[in-house]
Amino acid sequence: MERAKVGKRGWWSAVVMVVVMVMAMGKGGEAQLLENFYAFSCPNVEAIVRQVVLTKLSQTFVTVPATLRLFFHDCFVQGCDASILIASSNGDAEKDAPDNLSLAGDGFDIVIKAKQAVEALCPGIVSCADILAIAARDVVFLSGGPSFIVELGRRDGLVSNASLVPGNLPQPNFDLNQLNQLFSENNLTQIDMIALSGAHTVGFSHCGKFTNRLYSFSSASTLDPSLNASYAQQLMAACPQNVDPNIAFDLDLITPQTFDNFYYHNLVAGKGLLSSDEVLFTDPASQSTVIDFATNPSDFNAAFITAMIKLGRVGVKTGLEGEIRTVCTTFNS
Ligand code: HEM
Ligand SMILES: *[C@@H]1O[C@H](CO)[C@@H](O)[C@H](O)[C@H]1NC(C)=O
Ligand SMILES: *[C@@H]1O[C@H](CO)[C@@H](O)[C@H](O)[C@H]1NC(C)=O
Ligand SMILES: *[C@@H]1O[C@H](CO)[C@@H](O)[C@H](O)[C@H]1NC(C)=O
Ligand SMILES: CC(=O)N[C@H]1CO[C@H](CO)[C@@H](O)[C@@H]1O
Repeated sequence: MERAKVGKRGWWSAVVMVVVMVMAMGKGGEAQLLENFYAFSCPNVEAIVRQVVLTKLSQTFVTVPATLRLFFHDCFVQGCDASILIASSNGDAEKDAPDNLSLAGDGFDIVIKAKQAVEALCPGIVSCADILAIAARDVVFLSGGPSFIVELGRRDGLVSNASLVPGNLPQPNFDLNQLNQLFSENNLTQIDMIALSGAHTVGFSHCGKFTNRLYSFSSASTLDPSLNASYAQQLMAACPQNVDPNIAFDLDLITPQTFDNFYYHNLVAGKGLLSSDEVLFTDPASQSTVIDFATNPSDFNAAFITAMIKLGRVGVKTGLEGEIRTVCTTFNS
């Protein structure tokens, strides 16, 4: 009797999955993400992820920047498909690329733990890619940022390789054109790019990512002239030449643990930590957007929500593509 009941439930969830998949087919036949993708197959998934995020956040604030950056790096390399979570014994998976240096383990931990909790209730239904998207949405809201509805229905990728990372992630020395070029390859506009850079309202950067601005900027000036003078003094004190590579500095010195628009206040004051941050203000082609986001928090929040939803669509696998991983750090077979 008990076994028959379980069998019936399994059958119904399979039917529901197929119905949801058909509903998710766009006019062109390609599958799309849906806000209510798991409404029938795993209705509690968002509550489960939220609980795991809350528990982790009560232990360490690093949860917030770690999860946000993990989502960004996953999406920009082969799309939002959890390829970044794969662990390789050879050290050649996507997560092993040099650009992952500050991908704090806490982001990985959230997705792995949430997946375990979700599997216990809805085995084989929810992708790791969707759990990461939900967690990234949650950490923004739980640290003071806007709340929004996250689109779901991503499938997990079947490839993860460090060799696919170079060229796909923005570098801290990028100018506006280079930033725009890379973001537009991912269907993101300059405004999306400026809004997403607002994620640097939390977290750290290691000194090595910006000390060229202090000691070896150009032949004309060792100090980057766009740096606020008193801020430059602070940076030099925290990051002397030949500093320990583990030393890091707050990306937003004013409110480092709040998701707010102070990142843009800092840019206006010459206190953007990375060159790729400050350039958004110094380049006349993007300055007005920075001033708008610094002056009108609601404009920033709205633009950030739009851009996060678009980021979450980058290169997604849907329908029958990819797989639903059982364990986020390994492929099913
Ligand atoms: C616009 C181009 C971007 C560049 C050049 C860039 C570059 C960087 C660099 C160099 C760091 C410090 C890494 C380290 O020291 O190891 C960093 C940290 C971070 N980035 Fe970005 N990033 C960009 C966009 C984004 C976007 C779009 C997001 C998310 C939506 C994001 C989220 C973060 C977060 C949260 C941190 C702090 C990580 C931590 O403290 O663990 N970044 N970024
Ligand atoms: C990653 O890519 C490299 C170079 O293309 C290849 O030699 C290696 O086997 C790949 N690793 C995995 C785990 O696919
Ligand atoms: C540089 O920072 C100081 C100290 O926070 C501030 O008073 C000053 O207005 C800033 N300079 C500029 C040009 O914004
Ligand atoms: C960008 O959008 C086009 C049109 O919708 C789509 O075909 C393409 O796959 C998207 N690119 C990425 C990287 O998501
Ligand atoms: C979090 C994580 O996986 N970090 C790895 C990043 O890649 C380096 C090698 O380039 C590894 O040593 C880290 O463990």
